[in-house]
Amino acid sequence: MLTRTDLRGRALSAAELADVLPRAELDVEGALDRIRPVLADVRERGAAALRDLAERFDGVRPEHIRVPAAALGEALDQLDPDVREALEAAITHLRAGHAAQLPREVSTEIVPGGVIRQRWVPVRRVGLYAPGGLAAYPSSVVMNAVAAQVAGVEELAIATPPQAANAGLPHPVILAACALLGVEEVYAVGGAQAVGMFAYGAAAADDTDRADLAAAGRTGDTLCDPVDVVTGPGNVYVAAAKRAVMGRVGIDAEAGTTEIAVLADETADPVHVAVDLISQAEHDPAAASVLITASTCLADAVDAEIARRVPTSRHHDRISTALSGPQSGTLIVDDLDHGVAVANAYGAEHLEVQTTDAAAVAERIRNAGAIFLGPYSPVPLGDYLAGSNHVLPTGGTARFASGLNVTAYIRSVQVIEYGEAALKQLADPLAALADSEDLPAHGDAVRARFT
Ligand code: HSO
Ligand code: ZN
Repeated sequence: MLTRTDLRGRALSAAELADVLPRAELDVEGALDRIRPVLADVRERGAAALRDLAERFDGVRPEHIRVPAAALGEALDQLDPDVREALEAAITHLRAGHAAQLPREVSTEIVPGGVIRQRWVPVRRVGLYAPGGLAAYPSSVVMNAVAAQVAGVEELAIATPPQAANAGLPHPVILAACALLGVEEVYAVGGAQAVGMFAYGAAAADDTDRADLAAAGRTGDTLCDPVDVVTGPGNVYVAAAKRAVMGRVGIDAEAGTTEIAVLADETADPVHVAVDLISQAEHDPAAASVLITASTCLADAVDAEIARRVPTSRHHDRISTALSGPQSGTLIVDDLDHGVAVANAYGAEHLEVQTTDAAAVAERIRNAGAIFLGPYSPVPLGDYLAGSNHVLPTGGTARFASGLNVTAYIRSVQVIEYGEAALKQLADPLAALADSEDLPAHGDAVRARFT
């Protein structure tokens, strides 16, 4: 089922590997032209534009742009109790995992009496986008929101598309997740227009908007205030909109199609390998599932297991398209060292290490969004309940990017405090540097204190 490529005796660079396993690229540039008028419209006409755009793109004209508190409460009441309990567990685990990430303030005495400090300050207000279509994942809402909440963000607003099937309200499970997270500011706004609303804010347009504002205890005519950072996954138009407003607001990395690579030796259980490869293929026909191994025996057993399982899986069409696509396959390597090199060249979003002494092997992995060790740490665990974040760099961007964590929502501020003697001691070298740049007023500013 998986196309097999024999890499034995070949050391491939990341670029060469891209020929073997092509990665889908989003045409974000191409989408920019389409979304610019949408952003301009939202900026000019606020909620009036949001209603028109919803009619055009979501097929429904929402009565409420700002979702009333009662609708959030109702969605939570109607949530399946098992799902509720599982979401609560996910939130608890994520809170613990992310609280441990918070960086500590550091203070360093550079010269006697001259101290610099690095403080960490959360951004004040964040807008989080949650898609509403096939990829309506409450788990992703939780991943983004908990990271922001633990970072100390004061205001968190969530936007998610209105649904015709839900009378213009968003996806009920997304609403329930918002309620569980304690997020009260939720908008029935989808796509690029949601990003525009977050970047520019949106004025209220009618009496419903004004009543919803009043019900939320807000005065004034601004339905949604602009935010400092926009995060969350979305389609190519959402990605393009984020790119267009970047600089005005901070954004997170662009999320591409899901990828899993499994680095396995002959000790790996072929069932574990097969079910994990299948699990991520379930997301999208363009998802990538890659097995890296020196054992053709394991590769045969994994193929057999895939062939046995896929036909009866719920999304077998999507899964077989993903597994047989050029982006997926088995790479036969010389040995484990070669496998590590190939895994590093690929830089998977998710890398499972299923080998003897997986921890030691994983230490040699430099490029991966997240690494899953051993037979009992499968990727789906990380997708939902491990406590780690499932928003991870795709498409080889793990080479330079990190998975979502609290630092997406905080900034460092340096604080400089030197005493008189400490500054005096540096006056001469400082003046020398200033003069060398022909900026003598810089040196004078220091010397003036001592003459
Ligand atoms: N594997 C996806 C996240 C996800 N899985 C959401 C299930 N729901 C990308 O890391
Ligand atoms: Zn997943």
